[in-house]
Amino acid sequence: MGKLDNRVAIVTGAAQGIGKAVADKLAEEGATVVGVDVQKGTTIQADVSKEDDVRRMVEDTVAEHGKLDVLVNVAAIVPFTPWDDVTFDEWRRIMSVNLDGTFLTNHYAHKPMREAGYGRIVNIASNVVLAGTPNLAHYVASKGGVLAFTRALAREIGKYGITVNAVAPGLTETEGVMASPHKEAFEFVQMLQCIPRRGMPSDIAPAVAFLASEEAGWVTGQLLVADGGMSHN
Ligand code: 4PL
Repeated sequence: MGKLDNRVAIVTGAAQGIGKAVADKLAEEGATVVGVDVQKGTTIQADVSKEDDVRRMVEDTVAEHGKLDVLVNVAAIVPFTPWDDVTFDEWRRIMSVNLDGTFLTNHYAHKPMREAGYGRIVNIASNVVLAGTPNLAHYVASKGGVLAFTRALAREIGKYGITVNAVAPGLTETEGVMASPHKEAFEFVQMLQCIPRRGMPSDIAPAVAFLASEEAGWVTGQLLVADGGMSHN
């Protein structure tokens, strides 16, 4: 009945926020969901910036469930740092989780997909790649990398039956955002949206579920913006 019946999905960053909402939505659509997070409490504890962790994440999933149909790459750090205060150490930390994590998860997840001749990869970007939102320069750069990488990878693995797409949420009411100065931006952002209310994790999950489904097979290399109509690409 669900659009992900009999599918096995890995969702990174599944402990909270958008990752948790995506994991719940894919499960509701019938998928067997392997939640992954650097925090404890998900199926697999792994740091997406560490190659050994990501290799083990995919190997354990295939060993347990026999295949991997879907990867949703949500794990990321969302900083709030004015440009003058961005140190090289912080730049590297954001790049290592957000962009290295995208490479590593896409790299290892695509192997069993390629063998099976079927796969759906969804990378979470952000509408900051369209707006150049301030106080996030390193994050903006990392998400720009996620988007560009998504387009490039889609070109190379379409022939194996694997689609690769990106979803761009806008400011979303997550635990991470609410614990940061970004929470002060909701009023401003709502003035720019077509739909004047706060974005919620449950607003993002259906867009991800569509791209993760079999019926989305003719859509690849795309950016699906889910931000209440704040931006257009
Ligand atoms: C519009 O992805 O898309 C703040 C923090 N404002 O992380 C984001 C907007 C943030 C965003 C984001």
